[in-house]
Amino acid sequence: MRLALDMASKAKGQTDINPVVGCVVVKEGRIVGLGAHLRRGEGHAEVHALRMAGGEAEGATAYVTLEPCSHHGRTPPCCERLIEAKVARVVVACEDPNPQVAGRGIARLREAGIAVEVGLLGQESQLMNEMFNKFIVTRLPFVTMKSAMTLDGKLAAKTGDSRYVSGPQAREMVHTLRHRHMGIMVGVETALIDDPELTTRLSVPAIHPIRIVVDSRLRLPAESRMLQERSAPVIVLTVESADRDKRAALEAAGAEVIVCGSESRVDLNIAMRKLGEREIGSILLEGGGKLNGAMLELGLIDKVLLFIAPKVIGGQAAPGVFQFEGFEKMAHAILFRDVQVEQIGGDLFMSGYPEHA
Ligand code: AOF
Ligand code: ZN
Repeated sequence: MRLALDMASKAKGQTDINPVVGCVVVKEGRIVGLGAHLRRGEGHAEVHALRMAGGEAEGATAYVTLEPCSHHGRTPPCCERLIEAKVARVVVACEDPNPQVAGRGIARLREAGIAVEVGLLGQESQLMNEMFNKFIVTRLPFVTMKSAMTLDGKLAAKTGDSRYVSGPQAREMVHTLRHRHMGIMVGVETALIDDPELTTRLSVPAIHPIRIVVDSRLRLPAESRMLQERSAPVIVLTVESADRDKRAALEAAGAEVIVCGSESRVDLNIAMRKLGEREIGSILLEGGGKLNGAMLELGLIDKVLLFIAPKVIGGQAAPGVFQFEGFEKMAHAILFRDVQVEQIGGDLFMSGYPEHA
Protein backbone atom coordinates (compact mmCIF):
# COMPACT_ATOMS: atom_id res chain seq x y z
CA MET A 1 0.00 0.00 0.00
CA ARG A 2 2.91 2.30 0.74
CA LEU A 3 4.24 1.75 -2.76
CA ALA A 4 0.76 2.27 -4.24
CA LEU A 5 0.45 5.58 -2.33
CA ASP A 6 3.90 6.71 -3.44
CA MET A 7 3.10 6.01 -7.09
CA ALA A 8 -0.21 7.82 -6.83
CA SER A 9 1.26 10.87 -5.14
CA LYS A 10 3.73 11.34 -8.00
CA ALA A 11 0.76 11.91 -10.31
CA LYS A 12 -0.68 14.76 -8.22
CA GLY A 13 -1.69 17.60 -10.48
CA GLN A 14 -1.94 15.63 -13.71
CA THR A 15 -5.29 13.83 -13.32
CA ASP A 16 -7.57 16.85 -13.79
CA ILE A 17 -10.63 16.49 -11.51
CA ASN A 18 -9.92 12.78 -11.04
CA PRO A 19 -8.26 11.42 -7.90
CA VAL A 20 -4.71 10.08 -7.90
CA VAL A 21 -4.78 6.33 -7.35
CA GLY A 22 -2.14 3.60 -7.15
CA CYS A 23 -2.45 -0.19 -7.28
CA VAL A 24 0.01 -2.99 -6.49
CA VAL A 25 -0.81 -6.66 -7.15
CA VAL A 26 1.03 -9.18 -4.95
CA LYS A 27 1.14 -12.96 -5.45
CA GLU A 28 2.92 -15.37 -3.13
CA GLY A 29 5.14 -12.67 -1.70
CA ARG A 30 6.13 -11.09 -5.02
CA ILE A 31 4.92 -7.94 -6.74
CA VAL A 32 3.40 -9.03 -10.05
CA GLY A 33 1.72 -5.80 -11.20
CA LEU A 34 1.96 -2.05 -10.64
CA GLY A 35 -0.16 0.81 -11.86
CA ALA A 36 -1.25 4.39 -11.27
CA HIS A 37 -3.98 6.53 -12.77
CA LEU A 38 -2.12 9.10 -14.83
CA ARG A 39 -4.67 11.02 -16.84
CA ARG A 40 -8.41 11.61 -16.83
CA GLY A 41 -10.09 9.54 -19.52
CA GLU A 42 -7.29 6.97 -19.52
CA GLY A 43 -6.79 3.72 -17.61
CA HIS A 44 -7.46 3.52 -13.91
CA ALA A 45 -4.71 2.25 -11.59
CA GLU A 46 -6.18 -1.26 -11.29
CA VAL A 47 -6.38 -1.69 -15.06
CA HIS A 48 -2.68 -0.95 -15.56
CA ALA A 49 -1.63 -3.18 -12.65
CA LEU A 50 -3.85 -6.10 -13.75
CA ARG A 51 -2.59 -5.86 -17.31
CA MET A 52 0.97 -6.17 -16.05
CA ALA A 53 0.05 -9.08 -13.76
CA GLY A 54 -1.70 -11.00 -16.55
CA GLY A 55 -2.57 -14.57 -15.47
CA GLU A 56 -0.66 -14.07 -12.21
CA ALA A 57 -3.54 -11.98 -10.90
CA GLU A 58 -5.54 -15.14 -10.20
CA GLY A 59 -5.49 -15.76 -6.45
CA ALA A 60 -3.45 -12.61 -5.83
CA THR A 61 -3.98 -9.65 -3.48
CA ALA A 62 -4.56 -6.21 -4.99
CA TYR A 63 -3.63 -3.19 -2.86
CA VAL A 64 -5.53 -0.10 -4.06
CA THR A 65 -5.35 3.39 -2.55
CA LEU A 66 -9.02 4.10 -3.41
CA GLU A 67 -12.11 1.92 -3.55
CA PRO A 68 -12.29 0.35 -7.03
CA CYS A 69 -14.99 2.08 -9.07
CA SER A 70 -18.32 0.43 -9.79
CA HIS A 71 -19.65 2.83 -12.41
CA HIS A 72 -19.25 3.30 -16.13
CA GLY A 73 -17.49 6.67 -16.37
CA ARG A 74 -15.04 7.49 -19.12
CA THR A 75 -13.67 4.00 -18.44
CA PRO A 76 -15.42 0.72 -17.43
CA PRO A 77 -15.78 -0.29 -13.76
CA CYS A 78 -12.59 -1.54 -12.06
CA CYS A 79 -14.41 -3.88 -9.70
CA GLU A 80 -15.53 -5.95 -12.69
CA ARG A 81 -11.93 -6.11 -13.95
CA LEU A 82 -10.76 -7.39 -10.54
CA ILE A 83 -13.51 -10.03 -10.52
CA GLU A 84 -12.66 -11.17 -14.07
CA ALA A 85 -8.98 -11.40 -13.13
CA LYS A 86 -10.01 -13.68 -10.21
CA VAL A 87 -8.03 -11.87 -7.52
CA ALA A 88 -8.59 -13.47 -4.12
CA ARG A 89 -8.32 -10.37 -1.94
CA VAL A 90 -8.48 -6.60 -2.31
CA VAL A 91 -7.02 -4.24 0.30
CA VAL A 92 -8.47 -0.73 -0.05
CA ALA A 93 -7.08 2.36 1.71
CA CYS A 94 -10.33 4.34 1.69
CA GLU A 95 -13.80 4.54 0.21
CA ASP A 96 -14.43 6.59 -2.94
CA PRO A 97 -16.65 9.58 -1.94
CA ASN A 98 -17.89 9.91 -5.55
CA PRO A 99 -21.69 9.55 -5.13
CA GLN A 100 -21.62 7.21 -8.16
CA VAL A 101 -19.36 4.81 -6.21
CA ALA A 102 -19.52 5.46 -2.41
CA GLY A 103 -19.27 1.88 -1.17
CA ARG A 104 -20.79 0.15 -4.19
CA GLY A 105 -17.39 -0.98 -5.51
CA ILE A 106 -16.55 -2.67 -2.21
CA ALA A 107 -20.01 -4.26 -1.97
CA ARG A 108 -19.75 -5.60 -5.53
CA LEU A 109 -16.35 -7.22 -4.85
CA ARG A 110 -17.67 -8.88 -1.69
CA GLU A 111 -20.75 -10.11 -3.54
CA ALA A 112 -18.41 -11.83 -5.97
CA GLY A 113 -16.73 -13.65 -3.09
CA ILE A 114 -13.57 -11.52 -2.93
CA ALA A 115 -12.18 -10.76 0.55
CA VAL A 116 -12.05 -6.99 0.99
CA GLU A 117 -10.26 -5.06 3.75
CA VAL A 118 -10.72 -1.31 4.07
CA GLY A 119 -8.67 1.30 5.94
CA LEU A 120 -4.98 0.47 5.51
CA LEU A 121 -3.19 3.87 5.39
CA GLY A 122 -6.65 5.32 4.82
CA GLN A 123 -5.97 8.75 6.29
CA GLU A 124 -2.98 9.22 4.06
CA SER A 125 -4.97 8.31 0.99
CA GLN A 126 -7.78 10.66 1.96
CA LEU A 127 -5.37 13.54 2.50
CA MET A 128 -3.70 12.91 -0.85
CA ASN A 129 -7.07 13.37 -2.57
CA GLU A 130 -8.50 16.13 -0.39
CA MET A 131 -9.19 18.31 -3.44
CA PHE A 132 -11.00 15.54 -5.32
CA ASN A 133 -12.93 14.60 -2.17
CA LYS A 134 -14.45 18.08 -1.93
CA PHE A 135 -15.12 18.68 -5.61
CA ILE A 136 -16.74 15.34 -6.37
CA VAL A 137 -19.30 15.88 -3.61
CA THR A 138 -19.93 19.66 -3.81
CA ARG A 139 -18.93 20.52 -7.42
CA LEU A 140 -17.11 23.50 -5.89
CA PRO A 141 -13.36 23.96 -6.30
CA PHE A 142 -11.07 23.20 -3.36
CA VAL A 143 -9.31 26.48 -2.61
CA THR A 144 -5.76 26.49 -1.25
CA MET A 145 -4.58 29.93 -0.25
CA LYS A 146 -0.83 30.38 -0.48
CA SER A 147 0.97 33.45 0.72
CA ALA A 148 4.31 34.68 1.97
CA MET A 149 4.36 37.24 4.76
CA THR A 150 6.78 39.01 7.05
CA LEU A 151 6.73 38.54 10.83
CA ASP A 152 4.45 41.58 10.99
CA GLY A 153 1.96 39.94 8.61
CA LYS A 154 2.77 42.02 5.52
CA LEU A 155 2.65 40.82 1.93
CA ALA A 156 4.69 43.73 0.61
CA ALA A 157 6.38 46.98 1.62
CA LYS A 158 4.36 50.21 1.80
CA THR A 159 5.56 50.97 -1.74
CA GLY A 160 4.04 47.70 -2.99
CA ASP A 161 7.44 46.08 -3.49
CA SER A 162 7.23 42.37 -2.75
CA ARG A 163 10.25 40.84 -4.48
CA TYR A 164 10.83 38.82 -2.45
CA VAL A 165 9.25 38.13 0.88
CA SER A 166 10.36 34.50 1.17
CA GLY A 167 13.54 32.69 0.17
CA PRO A 168 14.29 30.62 -2.96
CA GLN A 169 13.23 27.22 -1.56
CA ALA A 170 9.81 28.58 -0.64
CA ARG A 171 9.44 30.12 -4.10
CA GLU A 172 10.33 26.81 -5.79
CA MET A 173 7.63 25.10 -3.73
CA VAL A 174 5.08 27.58 -5.04
CA HIS A 175 5.65 26.35 -8.58
CA THR A 176 5.04 22.75 -7.51
CA LEU A 177 1.79 23.99 -5.95
CA ARG A 178 0.81 25.65 -9.24
CA HIS A 179 1.42 22.34 -11.04
CA ARG A 180 -0.91 20.63 -8.57
CA HIS A 181 -3.87 22.99 -8.92
CA MET A 182 -6.17 23.37 -11.91
CA GLY A 183 -6.58 27.11 -11.48
CA ILE A 184 -4.65 29.99 -9.95
CA MET A 185 -6.55 33.05 -8.74
CA VAL A 186 -5.50 36.63 -7.95
CA GLY A 187 -7.18 39.97 -7.43
CA VAL A 188 -6.79 42.60 -10.12
CA GLU A 189 -4.66 44.77 -7.84
CA THR A 190 -2.04 42.06 -7.62
CA ALA A 191 -2.22 41.72 -11.40
CA LEU A 192 -1.75 45.50 -11.82
CA ILE A 193 1.10 45.84 -9.32
CA ASP A 194 3.11 42.72 -10.19
CA ASP A 195 1.99 42.06 -13.80
CA PRO A 196 2.58 38.34 -13.16
CA GLU A 197 2.50 35.53 -15.74
CA LEU A 198 1.14 33.04 -13.17
CA THR A 199 2.67 30.11 -15.02
CA THR A 200 4.49 27.11 -13.54
CA ARG A 201 8.23 27.51 -13.81
CA LEU A 202 10.14 24.53 -12.47
CA SER A 203 13.49 23.09 -13.52
CA VAL A 204 11.49 20.31 -15.25
CA PRO A 205 8.43 20.72 -17.51
CA ALA A 206 5.19 21.13 -15.56
CA ILE A 207 1.52 21.94 -16.05
CA HIS A 208 0.30 25.55 -16.09
CA PRO A 209 -2.89 26.33 -14.18
CA ILE A 210 -5.78 28.27 -15.71
CA ARG A 211 -5.27 31.90 -14.69
CA ILE A 212 -8.24 33.55 -12.96
CA VAL A 213 -8.43 37.27 -12.15
CA VAL A 214 -11.13 38.81 -9.94
CA ASP A 215 -11.73 42.16 -11.62
CA SER A 216 -15.10 43.88 -10.94
CA ARG A 217 -14.28 46.96 -13.04
CA LEU A 218 -12.22 45.24 -15.73
CA ARG A 219 -9.02 47.11 -14.97
CA LEU A 220 -6.80 44.29 -16.26
CA PRO A 221 -5.00 45.70 -19.31
CA ALA A 222 -5.30 43.69 -22.52
CA GLU A 223 -1.50 44.13 -22.79
CA SER A 224 -0.78 42.45 -19.44
CA ARG A 225 1.86 39.70 -19.46
CA MET A 226 -0.74 37.16 -18.46
CA LEU A 227 -2.56 37.74 -21.75
CA GLN A 228 0.63 37.88 -23.82
CA GLU A 229 1.79 34.56 -22.39
CA ARG A 230 -0.64 32.12 -24.03
CA SER A 231 0.40 28.82 -22.47
CA ALA A 232 -2.78 28.62 -20.35
CA PRO A 233 -6.27 30.17 -20.56
CA VAL A 234 -7.16 33.38 -18.70
CA ILE A 235 -10.56 33.82 -17.03
CA VAL A 236 -11.62 37.27 -15.84
CA LEU A 237 -14.40 37.34 -13.24
CA THR A 238 -16.46 40.51 -13.28
CA VAL A 239 -19.97 41.91 -12.74
CA GLU A 240 -22.93 42.60 -15.01
CA SER A 241 -22.38 46.36 -15.14
CA ALA A 242 -18.73 46.07 -16.29
CA ASP A 243 -17.77 48.26 -19.26
CA ARG A 244 -18.63 46.59 -22.58
CA ASP A 245 -15.67 47.99 -24.49
CA LYS A 246 -13.22 46.80 -21.84
CA ARG A 247 -14.86 43.40 -21.95
CA ALA A 248 -14.56 43.23 -25.73
CA ALA A 249 -10.88 44.23 -25.53
CA LEU A 250 -10.11 41.50 -22.99
CA GLU A 251 -11.97 38.91 -25.04
CA ALA A 252 -10.11 39.99 -28.17
CA ALA A 253 -6.87 39.45 -26.21
CA GLY A 254 -7.94 35.87 -25.50
CA ALA A 255 -9.56 36.08 -22.07
CA GLU A 256 -12.87 34.48 -21.13
CA VAL A 257 -14.97 36.99 -19.18
CA ILE A 258 -17.47 35.51 -16.70
CA VAL A 259 -20.16 37.62 -15.04
CA CYS A 260 -20.59 36.83 -11.34
CA GLY A 261 -23.53 38.82 -10.01
CA SER A 262 -25.03 42.26 -10.46
CA GLU A 263 -23.60 44.04 -7.40
CA SER A 264 -20.64 46.39 -7.64
CA ARG A 265 -18.21 43.62 -6.55
CA VAL A 266 -17.75 40.12 -7.89
CA ASP A 267 -19.93 37.69 -5.93
CA LEU A 268 -17.32 35.15 -4.91
CA ASN A 269 -19.89 32.48 -4.08
CA ILE A 270 -21.26 32.69 -7.62
CA ALA A 271 -17.69 32.73 -8.91
CA MET A 272 -16.84 29.46 -7.18
CA ARG A 273 -20.02 27.87 -8.49
CA LYS A 274 -19.33 28.95 -12.07
CA LEU A 275 -15.70 27.81 -11.92
CA GLY A 276 -16.92 24.47 -10.55
CA GLU A 277 -19.35 24.17 -13.47
CA ARG A 278 -16.34 24.53 -15.76
CA GLU A 279 -14.77 21.59 -13.91
CA ILE A 280 -12.03 23.63 -12.29
CA GLY A 281 -11.72 21.34 -9.29
CA SER A 282 -8.94 23.10 -7.41
CA ILE A 283 -7.69 26.67 -7.14
CA LEU A 284 -4.49 28.10 -5.74
CA LEU A 285 -5.36 31.52 -4.32
CA GLU A 286 -2.33 33.82 -4.49
CA GLY A 287 -3.86 37.02 -3.07
CA GLY A 288 -3.60 39.88 -2.49
CA GLY A 289 -4.74 40.69 0.97
CA LYS A 290 -8.21 41.97 0.10
CA LEU A 291 -9.14 38.93 -1.94
CA ASN A 292 -7.65 36.63 0.72
CA GLY A 293 -9.71 38.40 3.38
CA ALA A 294 -12.94 38.33 1.39
CA MET A 295 -12.53 34.65 0.52
CA LEU A 296 -11.74 33.77 4.14
CA GLU A 297 -14.69 35.74 5.50
CA LEU A 298 -17.04 33.93 3.12
CA GLY A 299 -15.72 30.55 4.19
CA LEU A 300 -14.43 29.82 0.69
CA ILE A 301 -10.86 28.92 1.65
CA ASP A 302 -10.31 25.23 2.39
CA LYS A 303 -6.63 25.27 3.24
CA VAL A 304 -4.00 27.88 3.99
CA LEU A 305 -0.28 27.56 3.25
CA LEU A 306 1.76 30.37 4.68
CA PHE A 307 5.45 31.08 4.37
CA ILE A 308 6.56 33.30 7.23
CA ALA A 309 9.83 35.10 6.55
CA PRO A 310 11.85 36.07 9.63
CA LYS A 311 11.85 39.78 8.79
CA VAL A 312 9.87 42.91 9.64
CA ILE A 313 8.98 45.50 6.98
CA GLY A 314 6.69 47.81 8.98
CA GLY A 315 4.57 50.63 7.55
CA GLN A 316 0.87 51.40 8.14
CA ALA A 317 0.26 51.31 4.39
CA ALA A 318 2.01 47.98 3.85
CA PRO A 319 -0.69 45.44 2.90
CA GLY A 320 -1.59 42.69 5.36
CA VAL A 321 -2.13 39.09 4.35
CA PHE A 322 -5.87 38.96 5.25
CA GLN A 323 -7.75 42.26 4.92
CA PHE A 324 -11.37 42.43 6.03
CA GLU A 325 -13.60 44.27 8.46
CA GLY A 326 -12.46 42.07 11.36
CA PHE A 327 -14.04 40.95 14.60
CA GLU A 328 -14.42 42.76 17.90
CA LYS A 329 -13.42 39.95 20.21
CA MET A 330 -10.46 37.61 20.07
CA ALA A 331 -12.97 34.89 20.93
CA HIS A 332 -14.54 35.44 17.49
CA ALA A 333 -11.33 34.92 15.53
CA ILE A 334 -11.28 32.37 12.71
CA LEU A 335 -9.41 29.32 13.99
CA PHE A 336 -7.28 26.85 12.08
CA ARG A 337 -7.25 23.12 12.65
CA ASP A 338 -4.70 20.40 11.85
CA VAL A 339 -1.95 23.00 11.91
CA GLN A 340 1.52 21.86 10.88
CA VAL A 341 4.73 23.82 10.95
CA GLU A 342 8.10 23.18 9.33
CA GLN A 343 11.13 25.11 8.20
CA ILE A 344 11.69 25.60 4.46
CA GLY A 345 15.09 27.14 3.83
CA GLY A 346 15.19 30.21 6.02
CA ASP A 347 11.40 30.55 6.29
CA LEU A 348 8.74 29.07 8.51
CA PHE A 349 6.04 27.16 6.68
CA MET A 350 2.60 26.71 8.20
CA SER A 351 -0.35 24.78 6.85
CA GLY A 352 -3.83 24.56 8.32
CA TYR A 353 -7.52 24.43 7.57
CA PRO A 354 -9.71 27.41 8.54
CA GLU A 355 -12.73 26.41 10.58
CA HIS A 356 -15.97 27.75 9.24
CA ALA A 357 -18.78 28.33 11.70
C1 AOF B 1 -10.61 3.63 -9.57
N1 AOF B 1 -9.31 3.65 -9.94
O1 AOF B 1 -7.54 4.68 -10.72
C2 AOF B 1 -9.45 5.98 -10.34
C3 AOF B 1 -10.79 5.96 -9.87
O2 AOF B 1 -14.32 9.05 -15.75
P1 AOF B 1 -13.55 7.89 -15.19
O3 AOF B 1 -13.95 6.56 -15.77
O4 AOF B 1 -12.06 8.08 -15.18
O5 AOF B 1 -14.01 7.76 -13.66
C4 AOF B 1 -13.61 8.75 -12.75
C5 AOF B 1 -14.07 8.37 -11.38
O6 AOF B 1 -13.55 7.08 -11.03
C6 AOF B 1 -13.57 9.33 -10.32
O7 AOF B 1 -14.49 10.37 -10.08
C7 AOF B 1 -13.43 8.42 -9.12
O8 AOF B 1 -14.68 8.19 -8.50
C8 AOF B 1 -12.97 7.12 -9.73
N2 AOF B 1 -11.51 7.11 -9.85
N3 AOF B 1 -11.31 4.79 -9.47
O9 AOF B 1 -11.16 2.57 -9.30
C9 AOF B 1 -8.71 4.75 -10.34
N4 AOF B 1 -8.86 7.13 -10.77
ZN1 ZN C 1 -11.87 2.44 -11.79
